[in-house]
Formats: sequence, structure tokens, C-alpha cells
Amino acid sequence: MPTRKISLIGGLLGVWLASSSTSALAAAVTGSVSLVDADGRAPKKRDYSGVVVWLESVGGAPRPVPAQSKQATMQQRNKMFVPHVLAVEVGTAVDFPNDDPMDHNAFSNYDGQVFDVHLYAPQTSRRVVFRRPGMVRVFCNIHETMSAVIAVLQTPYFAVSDAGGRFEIRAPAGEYTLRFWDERSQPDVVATLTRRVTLGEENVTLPETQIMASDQPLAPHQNKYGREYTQRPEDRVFYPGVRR
Ligand SMILES: [Cu+2]
Repeated sequence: MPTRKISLIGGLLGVWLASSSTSALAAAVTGSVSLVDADGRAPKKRDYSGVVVWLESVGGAPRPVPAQSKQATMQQRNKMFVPHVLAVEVGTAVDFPNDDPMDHNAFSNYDGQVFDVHLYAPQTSRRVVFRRPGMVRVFCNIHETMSAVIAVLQTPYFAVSDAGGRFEIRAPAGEYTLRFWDERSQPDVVATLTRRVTLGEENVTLPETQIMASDQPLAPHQNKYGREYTQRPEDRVFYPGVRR
């Protein structure tokens, strides 16, 4: 039965390919970040979460947008976006489930992909596919205090640091450019931290990276109509979350 034999070989080959692609991602880049002020001092609140770290292949052809859409979730809960920082590959569909007892309206009108899911009710969800790379600053048109970031990256090799500043990225062996981005820092400051990483079979551990966080609160944001929010002044929060 030649046909049967061929399909058996095909099946075995499929298994082999699947396991070899898993082992090709065996090496990891691990490291940690910390935030410091202009004088090199650590902040009082040592929360180093939310730093986006990613690997871009050096010399490789630009990665095409994956045909199969990946999926990620940014919840709306207790008038917050959870997680506050989400990293995804270009082409990922992000669901915005509303788990609050009130309506929300997630939108972005900054750099990165512009979107508006309009007002929607508790226990419903909206989906946005992010096809344009960039840092998408997410707000809610009803609640001025709600903000988040979606880092839309042209690579599947990325991480977001935890509260201790730790991160781990698994990737195949190769030459990479490692980049950082943090909403508390100026883009030209984090750009100086870019470095080359060579990944082989062994894991790579990087020394701690210090990121200078801005002491200047960024400008307050407007609602999606470009107007001020109609909330009491004491409720107003200046982006990215620095209360004045
Ligand atoms: Cu809201």
C-alpha cells in the first residue's frame, strides 16, 4: 500500500518538524531592568514592571505578518486596563472584554494604530486586529484615569518585565538586536540601551539594565473628541498616571 506508506512518512516528518521547531526555541535571553531618576537614584516605589523588551533578527528579511492571527486579551476591570502593558506581534487580534458593571470605550488616537471600539456594555467584548507596528496608547473615553499601552512588534520574540524588572525571551539561535521601550522614559533615552545579542544553544543572561525614567509627567490626554474630560479636577490624572 504505497499511499499508506507515504502518509505514514508524512506523519512522522510532521512530528519531527514539530519537535525540532520546539527545540529551536530552547535558548533564552534573560535579564532585568530597573528604573532610575536623572541622578541615578531608584524611585521610592520600586515597580519595574511594564518595560517592553524584544529581539529583532539581524540581517533577516522583514517578517511578514503571520497569516494565522494570534490572539491576546486586555481586560477592563475595576476601571483599569489589565494588563497595563501588553506586547503583541503585528497581526494579533486583541480582545477587550468589559468585566466591569459600567460601560467603557477603549480608543487610541496617538501614534501607533488608531482605533475606537465605541461604548459597550458590561460582560461584552470588542476585538481589534493590530496590523500596524508601533506603541499604541490606549485610553477610555469615559474614564480619564484609565490608560494602557499595546506594543505592536514586528517580531514574535518579546517580553514585558515583571514587578522585579525581570524578563525572559525564548528565541531560535541567531543574531539579534535587543531593544527596550518604557512609557516612563523618553524614546531617545531607551534607544541608547539597544544592544546586539548572539543566541546559540546556551541561554544568555544579561547584566541589569538601568533605564532613566522621566521626572516630567507627560501631557494630560484628551478624550477621543480631542476635548477635556468632564470630571472633577481632583479625579484628573496626568498621563502616564502621575497624579498631581
Ligand atoms: Cu472606562
